[in-house]
Amino acid sequence: MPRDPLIGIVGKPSSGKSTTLNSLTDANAKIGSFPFTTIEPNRATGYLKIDCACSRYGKEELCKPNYGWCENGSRHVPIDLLDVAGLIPGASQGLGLGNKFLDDLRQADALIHVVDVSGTTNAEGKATRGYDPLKDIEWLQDEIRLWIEGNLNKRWGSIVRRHTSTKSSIVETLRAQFGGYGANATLVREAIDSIENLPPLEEWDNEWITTVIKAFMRFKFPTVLALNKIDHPDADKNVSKILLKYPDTRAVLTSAITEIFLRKLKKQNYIQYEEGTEFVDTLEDLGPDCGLKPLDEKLTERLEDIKDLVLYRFGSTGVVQVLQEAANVLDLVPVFTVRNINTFTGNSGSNVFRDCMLFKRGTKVGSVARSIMGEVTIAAIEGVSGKRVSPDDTIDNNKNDILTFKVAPGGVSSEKKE
Ligand SMILES: Nc1nc2c(ncn2[C@@H]2O[C@H](COP(=O)(O)OP(=O)(O)O)[C@@H](O)[C@H]2O)c(=O)[nH]1
Ligand SMILES: [Mg+2]
Repeated sequence: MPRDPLIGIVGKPSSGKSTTLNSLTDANAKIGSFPFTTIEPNRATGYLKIDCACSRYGKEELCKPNYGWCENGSRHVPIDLLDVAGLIPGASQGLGLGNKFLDDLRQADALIHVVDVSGTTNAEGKATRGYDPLKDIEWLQDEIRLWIEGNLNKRWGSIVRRHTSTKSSIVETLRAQFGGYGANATLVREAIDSIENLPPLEEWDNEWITTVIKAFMRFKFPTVLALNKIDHPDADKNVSKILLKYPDTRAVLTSAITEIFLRKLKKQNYIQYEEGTEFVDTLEDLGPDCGLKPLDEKLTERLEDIKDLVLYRFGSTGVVQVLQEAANVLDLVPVFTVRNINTFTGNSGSNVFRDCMLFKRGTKVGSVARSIMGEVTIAAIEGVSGKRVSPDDTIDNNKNDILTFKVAPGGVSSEKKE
């Protein structure tokens, strides 16, 4: 994953993709927008909630991120999101915006599948009652698989001939085929290694091809389910059905619309609310000096409903957790780079931990340095207390995750990335 991680939000029409995306993006985004290399209409910056390094050193008061924000040691780090619309049954055959959708998907490193568990929308997203959302989980995976399978089957004859004549390994041949999906050799190898008793490629029948593609999908598109609309009365029974059928799946219960509402009330200064928690405070809770505006009867009632139906029952609206789960699936670790390793400050001022980026756990320190500093010659890498860190050392949570890079004299290059 040399570029920034990208999380695709998928699901049938009206499942709540845009609502989920909006609930994760708008927030306090006014504090530092995130620079994109390319801006596309369906892309947005979400904010991943992590434990900030500032709280390890009691420096919460001085923490002022360049991008995102930090509140009492909870930091919200920018992460790219992609709204992948237009997937309906038959998309792999080109129905709906099928092919456009599937092409968008190639760039994603993980998926959040938004499932409408209220059962009030059918497979095409049209209003109904009592629809079984289990079906959505199945057909969506099937459409992605059929799309990849279709692309592969079209060329299978020539793929096998070439594989045999060039005496390639399975990984080499599949790497060439799956490269278009942004898969590298390591990912292809991991997928292949996860299959037991795989025969030589020239012996694969349709069943083996399906098995291989399913394995590839598990690694290329690891998926978190957002079981959305839990505020709806029919949601409970559908949620249990899904969890019973897929006990090993990563699923988070969400009410995206509730998160939107709470963030709006917060922005309008009606409530105090920490995103991702169950804590909502009003003027009535905090007293006349808190600076909040009074709620009218209607808003008070709506807020009480939200507490009863969502916050107290499920512990939160779930959207913050869904993004955290997607980051877990990708094994992302926040790395804090500072200018001064003793004070954790940047170039000037007393603010600490201004820069934080997400990298895959186990990434080498040297590779973190290169992706942040560009092609400059780095003389030394230091961690906390100025301890030297080897470029071959790896990063993890709380390990080599606070770093400073000492550039060799005269080693400053114009390619240095800020
Ligand atoms: N009850 C409820 N409705 C929701 C929730 N999230 C989205 N919706 C509604 O579902 C409809 C479709 O949402 P939208 O985000 O446009 O779906 P998309 O087509 O997947 O992007 C809208 O009317 C939303 O207000 C939720 O958490 N609870
Ligand atoms: Mg939408």
